[in-house]
Amino acid sequence: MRVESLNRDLTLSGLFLFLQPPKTLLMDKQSLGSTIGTTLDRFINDKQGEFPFATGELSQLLRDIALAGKIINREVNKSGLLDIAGAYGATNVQGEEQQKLDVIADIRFTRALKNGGEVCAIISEEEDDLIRLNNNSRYVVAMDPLDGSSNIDVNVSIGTIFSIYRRVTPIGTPVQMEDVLQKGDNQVAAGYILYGSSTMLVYTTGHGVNGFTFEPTLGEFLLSHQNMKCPKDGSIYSINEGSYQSFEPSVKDYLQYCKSENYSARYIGSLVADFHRNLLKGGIYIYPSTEKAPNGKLRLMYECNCLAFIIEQAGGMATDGQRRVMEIEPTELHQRVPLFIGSPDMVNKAHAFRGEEAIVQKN
Ligand code: FDP
Repeated sequence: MRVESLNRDLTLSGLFLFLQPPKTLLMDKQSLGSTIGTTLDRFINDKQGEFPFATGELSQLLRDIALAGKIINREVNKSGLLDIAGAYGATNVQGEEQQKLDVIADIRFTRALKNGGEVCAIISEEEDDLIRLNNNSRYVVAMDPLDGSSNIDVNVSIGTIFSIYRRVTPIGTPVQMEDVLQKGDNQVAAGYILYGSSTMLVYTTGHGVNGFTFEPTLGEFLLSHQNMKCPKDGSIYSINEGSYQSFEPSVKDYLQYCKSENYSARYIGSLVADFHRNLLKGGIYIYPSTEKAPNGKLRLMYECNCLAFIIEQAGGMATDGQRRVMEIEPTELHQRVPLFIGSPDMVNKAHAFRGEEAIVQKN
């Protein structure tokens, strides 16, 4: 066992200060001082220096999001006990049935961002229109407060996804659509919170990707996955094959190729969970266009762009089958796009079946 990973395990269990490690596993002073186990707050503070002229507003915003994530985590964990599982009785702008926890998560996040004061507008999956907040603030947030709704009631992993943009019009003036409809390349930060077998927050500010595991007894996110990298190639493919008949021929051909290579099919049906697994292990997630949904199902502004920023920072790729997701100019808040995301060699292979040129990895 490497000292580094031992250090991480012990730190996360909160025991390493108290346990006497066996002689063979003694840690040197350098590894004891390692950043593994650093709290999210401290990490955010330390990283603020990477941004010249940083004012601390983005750091505060990231802390607000983490706080909202802790609150949602608490609600999700109680969901079998309280009457907060099941349908809310309304549909969102996409025509999808809202779950009670979807609505609770939306309210919690919106409140945290409003109280935090760093955000001038929010795009949320659960709200038809823009939520306008403080005109004197610099940042726009696009979020899916609780992704994977169909898994809420059955105790399967779900997630929160967020993207942060800097407004382009002057601070102090009313927010305009151009502040909000920015392409993914303009993101200043993006991340997700995965409510899984443990709760994790993963984010990037364009300087690599770091993951933090929630330690419930401390109430803190602790650095557990430093400088995450997506394997260049993989052998997991994730797609809802139930819709196979309505996929375009190139996607069908790629799936046949995956089977001929004995790849593993893994599909949780919660985008964040499927993405997170493939980020760690190597793989591809595809939500292609179908007959029913010619532009795919996933939303550009608060699903695809965010995960595209993270995967590129981790050395992976995200496309709509033709171009980098983050180059797509958005035209509407709830716009959908097909998504091919994951290990670069796998995404390029899927492209080859479309007759598309390989896209050069950004990082
Ligand atoms: P859900 O509708 O349950 O919220 O973004 C929506 C999403 O889930 C993704 O999390 C998930 O990957 C996908 O839709 C599942 O869609 P299918 O049921 O069509 O596979």
